Amino acid sequence: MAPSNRLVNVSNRVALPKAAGAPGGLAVGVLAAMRASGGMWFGWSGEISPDDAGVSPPEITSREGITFATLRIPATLHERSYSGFANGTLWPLFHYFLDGFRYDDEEYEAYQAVNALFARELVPLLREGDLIWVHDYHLIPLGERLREHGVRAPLGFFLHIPFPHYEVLRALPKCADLMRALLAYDVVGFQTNTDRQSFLGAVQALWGRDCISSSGVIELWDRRVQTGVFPIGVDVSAISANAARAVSSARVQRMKEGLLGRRLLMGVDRLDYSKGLLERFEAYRRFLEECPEHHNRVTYLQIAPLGRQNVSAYARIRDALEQSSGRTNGQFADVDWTPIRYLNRNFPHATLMGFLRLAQVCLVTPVRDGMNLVAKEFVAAQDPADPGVLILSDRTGAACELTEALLVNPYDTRGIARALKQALEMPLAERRARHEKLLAALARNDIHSWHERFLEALRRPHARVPDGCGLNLTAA
Ligand code: GDG
Repeated sequence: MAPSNRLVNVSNRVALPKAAGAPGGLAVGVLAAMRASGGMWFGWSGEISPDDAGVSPPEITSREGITFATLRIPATLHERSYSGFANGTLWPLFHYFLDGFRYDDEEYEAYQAVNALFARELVPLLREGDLIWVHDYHLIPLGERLREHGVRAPLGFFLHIPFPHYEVLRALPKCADLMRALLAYDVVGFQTNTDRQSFLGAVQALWGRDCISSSGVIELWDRRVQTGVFPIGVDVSAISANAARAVSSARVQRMKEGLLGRRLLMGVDRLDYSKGLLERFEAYRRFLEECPEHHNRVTYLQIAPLGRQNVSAYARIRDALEQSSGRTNGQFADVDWTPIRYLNRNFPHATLMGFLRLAQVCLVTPVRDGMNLVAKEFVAAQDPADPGVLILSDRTGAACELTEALLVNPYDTRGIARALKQALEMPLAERRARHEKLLAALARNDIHSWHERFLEALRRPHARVPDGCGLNLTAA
């Protein structure tokens, strides 16, 4: 990138180096991209301020060639916007959970107010030549607010989560306002072509077909918006090296010794109802019921760090998972065997990669997921000479690329149980052949190509966005 084109990433939460907090795929992806390009990362610091304290200007720190500009947000505003509209309304709606979705005018106003606050505090930090890349559902209206401040810089928006079909989206009273807000950007990017088609379908339903060109450019009012598919990837060689190194670390060795020679099944997910954990626990119980020959020969380690605990749906899923894992252990455990180890803990990323390298099977079974980086990390972390098997939900963005995984319907607990048996009994030659193809899919589209392709589109918003990662873009 030319020095004059500074990259400015904006996301709700900024992953300050070494700050504690729930991990998330967005932070992992943006941090990797920023390490390569430098620039400024602007967003919420993770801290709230008292309601009557007013808003202080962003705190600026520099690390590893990246400038971090972080804001504190007043408590009530944050609660209503983040736990309320973003995670109580948009998150369930965009993941097709219509029964867990609610709408509240006050929360929507708080969401708009946080976006206005972000715009107000960001504008003084902008320079001529900046490329501005806004991330995810918390910040849909930010582009519109920046335009109102007179910002003319190229503005891109990337949605990390699924974009729902219009028939689901229209449950939201403000859906037309949010759709209009998305048209303030020059480039709007999605994880999969299905998401992009849903977005174009919503544009068509609201404003007719004529404003959409055959290459997915929208021309409406005085706007010209390029849409594209930019599947997020991982840093394959860094993960592979970190995973191999981490295996000899004390913590990973301790975990390995605790297995007492048993084979390791693993899951790593933020504790979230979209990740299909309840169905997965149920599938594992079925597997143990149906396959007594595997008793005391496998251990299922599920790591599920907590986050969003202020949203009631998260407290409910947590209770349900504790009950379910307790029930399985109660039914099948032996004096020397705990069938499920279920941990609500956060581990350093490298340690996780070490755990994943030792796993014979990785279970990634969300009921809906924009991409799912854990699926890709598992493949990158494996030893190619003796790789494990990925069981992957067909409702993840990752399933579009990782077709050599054992693909399952996340609601089909019997199907997942069968896939577990198949994975554990799969011959080495088949595991190697599948892994080789999976690795090739990762390499075609890694974290570097994700951010380079997006920035290229942002620099030249009037050029056609090339198709990403060999996906079949004609399939809706
Ligand atoms: C959103 C979208 C999309 C997990 N536990 C720990 C930890 N992790 C890391 C994983 C992985 C990341 O967090 C989770 O990423 P995912 O993609 O699986 O899921 P979301 O958080 O829901 O991410 C998703 C993503 O954005 C990127 O666009 O793929 O669809 O929902 O990297 O390894 N990291 C550390 N400790 C943990 O305990 N350090």
